[in-house]
Amino acid sequence: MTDHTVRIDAQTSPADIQFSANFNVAVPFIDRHLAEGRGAKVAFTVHGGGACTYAQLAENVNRAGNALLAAGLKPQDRVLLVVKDSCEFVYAFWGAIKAGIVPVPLNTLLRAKDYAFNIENSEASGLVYSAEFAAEVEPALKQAAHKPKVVLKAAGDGDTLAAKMTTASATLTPAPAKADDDCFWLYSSGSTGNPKGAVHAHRDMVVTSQRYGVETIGLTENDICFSAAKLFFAYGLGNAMTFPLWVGGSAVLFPGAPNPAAIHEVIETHKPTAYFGVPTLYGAQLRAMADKMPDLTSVRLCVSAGEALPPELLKRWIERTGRPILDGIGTTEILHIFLSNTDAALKPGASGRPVPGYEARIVDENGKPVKQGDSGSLMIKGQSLLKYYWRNPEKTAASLKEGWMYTGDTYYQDADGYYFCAGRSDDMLKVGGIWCSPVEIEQKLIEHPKVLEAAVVGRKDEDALIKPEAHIVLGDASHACDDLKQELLEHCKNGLARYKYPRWVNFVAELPKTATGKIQRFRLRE
Ligand code: 3UK
Repeated sequence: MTDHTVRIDAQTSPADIQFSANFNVAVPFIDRHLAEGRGAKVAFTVHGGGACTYAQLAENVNRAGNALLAAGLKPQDRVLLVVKDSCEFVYAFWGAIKAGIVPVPLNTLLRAKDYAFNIENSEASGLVYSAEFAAEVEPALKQAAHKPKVVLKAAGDGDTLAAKMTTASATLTPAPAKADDDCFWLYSSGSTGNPKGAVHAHRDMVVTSQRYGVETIGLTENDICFSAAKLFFAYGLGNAMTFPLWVGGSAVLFPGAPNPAAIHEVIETHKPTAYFGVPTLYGAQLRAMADKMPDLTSVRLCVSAGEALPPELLKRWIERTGRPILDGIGTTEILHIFLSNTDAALKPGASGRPVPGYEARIVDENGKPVKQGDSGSLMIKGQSLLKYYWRNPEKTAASLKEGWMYTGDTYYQDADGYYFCAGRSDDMLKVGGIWCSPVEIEQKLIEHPKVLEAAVVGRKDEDALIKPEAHIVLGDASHACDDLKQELLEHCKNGLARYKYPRWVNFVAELPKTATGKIQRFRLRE
């Protein structure tokens, strides 16, 4: 096979997409479009201003790669990206990959202490950030014991990556790579410990784009994708960047906060054909529609992931808009959706059936498949699984077994082959599609001088979606009042990423504990 090419042969095993021996994934995702005559086509439109064509994209990817190399980064070095959804994100991400540097997009909603952890844990040589996040990133750089040698703002005044790109060469030879070489990382949250770097290979974005983007939801070059989930999430990275780039379509990027009014404005302005949301947002959109119905007629495809889509929400959405939402489950480790509903095969409340190229298995505690209908641990096999967790061989060994990945989710399968989510095997909560660790929220609450003990569990809101609820024992029970509840909420919002605050606070006399004093969170769940 010619260098940097892919062979997809639907006639052979669906699990096998073939890659040329030399394979840098930036070539088929970026450069291929010039060879296919797509240079003048718009690849990305940014809501609020800005766009880039495929020709500008290819040139700026080369300039970004050259600028990162000239600044002192070398192939295999990591570069952290704390960058808003924008063309700069795409240039930096692909420029790094084409140059052989490993980009690590980080959640832009995090706090200085979180970034300090990422900087130290990754030992990244580079960090690129949008000026909007300076207030959390700059203190993190001061705190962290490890100092990246190249630190650049993405754009704006001064010596930014954008400024360096203007003087960098517009041509770049792709760094030699193999399909299973390390390509990029995404951090995945841990229930009690710190986030873990999930290392993905060059092949993985091809696999998810082809298997889910093309073969499951039928994206083509005529599609315009819009994702409420940002590019730094595995979900958003696929929805708004790799899928449209794979099919030669386009995407709308929205750097702002995804509330219903903003989402509806973006849809009405840019008329996307495919919309990717999360259940909490679909619920909020339905409430906003009661006041003002937006024009959503451009959208032929609505997708939901991040947490299970409650059947009632799906029903209300169909009643309101006349279109279904396709729920599918994905993970950061598997990079995108591997079980999905489709237009032709949809069951409310189910996560659907395996995406082509993936196999699913539900096993008991001994790793043996359970009887159909019984609940067990969901395991997945496919070509886009992470290679390993960075510097975490124990977690890698516990999660990956002979090519199968433990998702940490409890599932059962019905007689028609549909998979249903029945909870997690740990205490982690999905809040608005984003991981929240109850332990992290509890630790923040206990830092407050009036709090003696805290336990955080998930509770269903009015849309049947999980949100954090805190049960708190005060040092002095007579301090319990609504003002203190408010104070504790502010304490959490100021110290944690904002989406992690408890939506309900209950003052209690004591917490249920085991004989050894461990809090029994399950006894606090409804
Ligand atoms: C849960 C779901 C029920 C489940 C994601 C790429 O969410 C994504 O990745 P994360 O690593 O979280 C993974 C975990 O989230 N989950 C996700 N989707 C569903 N549970 N129904 C669903 N539809 O616990 C899983 O283990 O943040 C990554 C692409 C899509 C994604 N949703």
